[in-house]
Parts: sequence; C-alpha cells; structure tokens
Amino acid sequence: MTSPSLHPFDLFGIDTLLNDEERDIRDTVRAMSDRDLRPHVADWFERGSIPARELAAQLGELGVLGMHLQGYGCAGTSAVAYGLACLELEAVDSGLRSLVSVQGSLAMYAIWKYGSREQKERWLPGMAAGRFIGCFGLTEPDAGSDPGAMRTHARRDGGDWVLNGTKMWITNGSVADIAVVWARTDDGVRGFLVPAGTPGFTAHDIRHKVSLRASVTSELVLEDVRLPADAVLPGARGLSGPLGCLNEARFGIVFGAVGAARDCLETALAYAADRTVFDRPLAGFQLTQQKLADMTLELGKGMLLALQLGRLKDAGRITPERISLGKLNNVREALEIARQCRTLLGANGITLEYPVIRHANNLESVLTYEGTSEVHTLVIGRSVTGVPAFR
Ligand code: TGC
Ligand code: FAD
Repeated sequence: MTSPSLHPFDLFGIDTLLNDEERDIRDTVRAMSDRDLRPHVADWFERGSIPARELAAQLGELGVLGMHLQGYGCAGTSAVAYGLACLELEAVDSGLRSLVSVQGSLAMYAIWKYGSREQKERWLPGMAAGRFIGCFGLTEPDAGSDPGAMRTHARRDGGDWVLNGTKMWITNGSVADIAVVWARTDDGVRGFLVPAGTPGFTAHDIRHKVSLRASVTSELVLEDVRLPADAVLPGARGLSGPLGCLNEARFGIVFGAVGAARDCLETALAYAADRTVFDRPLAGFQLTQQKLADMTLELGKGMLLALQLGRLKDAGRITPERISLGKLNNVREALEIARQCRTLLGANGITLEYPVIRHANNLESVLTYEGTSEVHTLVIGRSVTGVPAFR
C-alpha cells in the first residue's frame, strides 16, 4: 500500500515562509535554469569549459547579476530573493552560482560599496547587464585562509600605482574585463581596479580540476602593472575591505548549497522509486528510508537556517558570525547529502547522466572557498568563547 509522496520542502511548509515576490523571482530563475542551463551543464562540466560571455549576457538579462544592490542598473531586491536565485542556480551547478556570486557579490559589491561615483558609473551598469565580467583577486598561492599574509603589493610612483604579485584560484579570472585586486600598500591593504589588457597583467587558467569544472578558475599575474591614481577603491582600507565582500558571497552560498542538496535528493527520491532491487522498489526498504528521511531533515533545516539568515540580513541584523553558521552547516550537510544520494544511485551514481556526483565534486570546492569549514568553525568558536584560535 503506497500513499502520495510529498516534496521535502512541502513537508516543512517552506513556501508559506516566502512572499509573492520571492516566489515569483524563484520561479523565474528556476524556469530559465531549466530551459537554458540544465540541459547543457553536464556537457560543460565534462568538457571543463563554459560559454562565459553568453552566460553572463543571459544572466544579466535575467537580472540576477548584482540583483541585491541598489542603483546603477541593479534590481535592488531583498536578500532573501537573492538567496533564492542562488539556490536555483546552484541546483543546476555550483559553478553557475559561482559566476553570479563572484560577479555580483564580490566584484560588483566591492565597486558598489567602496568605489568612487566615476568607478561605479564606469563599471556597474555594464556588469549588471553581463556586458562586462568581473573577478575578485584575494587568494594567493601562499595566502588563502590567511589573506593578511598576502604578498601582492602596490607602491606609489609619482601619481601612479605599480602592482606586483600573483593571485591564485580566481573565479572568472581569464574571462574578466575588470579584476578587483587586493594588495598591500604603505597604507594597509587596498583594492585596485585592473582592466583586462593592462600591460603586465595576465591570467592563466588552472587545468586538471575535478571540481567546479563548469567554472573558469585562473591565476592572475601582475608584473609591474602601472595604474592611474584613480584605480584604487577609495572606500576600502585594511583587510575589512575584502572581508566585507566575502560576507555577501558567503550569504549566497548559504542558500546555494541548499539548491545543490535539493537537486541531489530529488534525483535520489525519483531513482529510489523507480529502481527495483530484490523484487521491490528501492524506496520501500527501511535502510533506504532512513537515508531519505535523514536527508529530508537536514535539507529542511538548512533551508530554515538560510531563510532565518536572509530575514536577519533584510532587517540589517546579519553579522559575519551568523553567516559562518550558515556557510559551515549548509555546505557541510549538502556535501553529506550528495555523498549519501550517490550511494542510492549505485553505479549510476558515478556518471554524469545524473547530477549527483557532479554536485558532490563541486561541493568539495564550495567547502573550501569563501572560508574553509575550519575557518568558519573557528569564527563560531571565537564567537561563543570570546577566544580567537586562528593563530
Ligand atoms: P581579523 O584580525 O579578525 O580581522 C581583520 C580586519 O577585518 C575585519 N573583519 C571583517 N570585516 C568584515 N567582514 C568580516 N567577515 C570580517 N572578518 C574580519 C576585522 O574587524 C578587522 O578589521 P579592523 O578594522 O579592526 O582591521 O583577521 P584575521 O587576519 O585574524 O583573519 C580572520 C579570518 C581567518 C576569519 C579571515 O581572514 C578569513 O575570513 N579568512 C578566510 C579567507 C577567505 O574566505 N577567502 C575567500 C577568497 S574569495 C573566494 O573564495 C571566492 S570563491 C568563488 C565563489 O564565491 O563562488
Ligand atoms: P589553506 O589556507 O592553505 O588551508 C589548507 C587547510 O588548512 C584547510 O583545511 C584549512 O581549513 C586549514 N587551515 C588553515 N588555517 C587553519 C587554522 N588556523 N586552523 C586549522 N586549520 C586551518 N579566491 C579568491 O580570492 N577569489 C576567487 O574567485 C576564488 N575562487 C575559487 C574557486 C575555486 C574553485 C577554489 C577551489 C578556490 C577559490 N578561491 C578564490 C580560493 C579560496 O578562497 C581558497 O582556496 C580558500 O580560502 C582556502 O585557501 P587555501 O586553498 O590556500 O588553503
């Protein structure tokens, strides 16, 4: 005897927590994703390349690039609406959400928050439309979790700035029109706008990735890159400049990871209903239901946490520590869900015919970037003990 099945989110009544506008934005992003992205993504992942320009233009037209920012061609939506867009994009692939995160929450946000009026007018409308692609260079080969150890430096030479250094693992790096590069100066860490094509500035793609393959990841090399005085972001001084941008991107990941997990669980639920083992549907075995029930719980809890953080952000009450709660929990649990779903798919779980192993591999990167799980654990640890344990 079977009864109708319920979507895990319906079990939690998630839709009742969203308003009409939020549901509309979610449905619009989901429809575009299903139509224009999902049919191609396994192929992009397998080939290890994406049509970045075309995608940026499509995502710009959809209105998701910098959608939570006000003015300069940006939509000015709520944080929750932005989170839901990230969720739907990451339900397709973390690499696509990454493109949107880096563009809107890192590169555009840095300019929007710390830039001069001229810098904003020059770059933001084109970036919102997807005509210009941006990247964000903070990490270096020897400075990832500890960006304060960066070696890239900028020195004054007359009215100019001269930059030297290397940035590593930079999403969108080789396809970017504009790089936001963080460098140490006599005045602490500052941010610089480096247009592609500036003499001495080169970007090389990192190859042989087995994660985030539907995403461009590059090394940026700066060799005596000469920039005019107005290339510096006037509003950012010290490490709080780049770290302030990370809060924005981490927030998107809190929702995005739920999307990847949802896609895995939906796939596993459908597979378990169809697959016959020992003369019965896989879904009818208690061991299977234990896995599905546990994953349903973690998925729903992750979504509730994301929504709570979104409501706090919209109320102006989000803090970096709160974002760490969401980034740590939701990425960790999404990865666990992806791995568990992979087991339910058996051998089929290792192919790109199903999205599950692609999500699992991607989530390994998501666990590491934007603050590793250890870094977020230490942020939470510092918050509840008052004792920093980073060094
Ligand atoms: P600490 O001494 O704690 O702080 C230095 C200054 O920064 C301020 N601060 C923050 N400000 C805003 N938001 C935050 N989340 C902040 N965290 C710290 C702090 O108040 C202080 O300001 P001031 O004015 O007193 O100088 O810094 P620390 O050196 O001890 O490091 C703390 C730590 C480890 C938490 C931080 O360095 C960190 O978050 N490390 C992780 C680095 C990271 O996440 N990198 C990500 C690179 S971008 C990326 O991965 C893109 S992936 C593509 C995609 O998003 O899809
Ligand atoms: P490390 O900092 O060397 O860490 C190695 C290990 O040590 C980790 O497990 C870490 O948690 C642990 N560890 C470090 N410190 C401590 C400690 N105090 N206590 C205990 N354990 C510790 N960066 C950008 O700037 N821009 C981008 O666009 C960007 N895109 C990326 C895209 C991809 C696909 C990837 C994989 C990375 C990207 N990154 C980007 C870089 C990313 O932010 C870094 O990889 C990340 O911050 C970790 O730095 P790391 O790799 O140098 O590791």
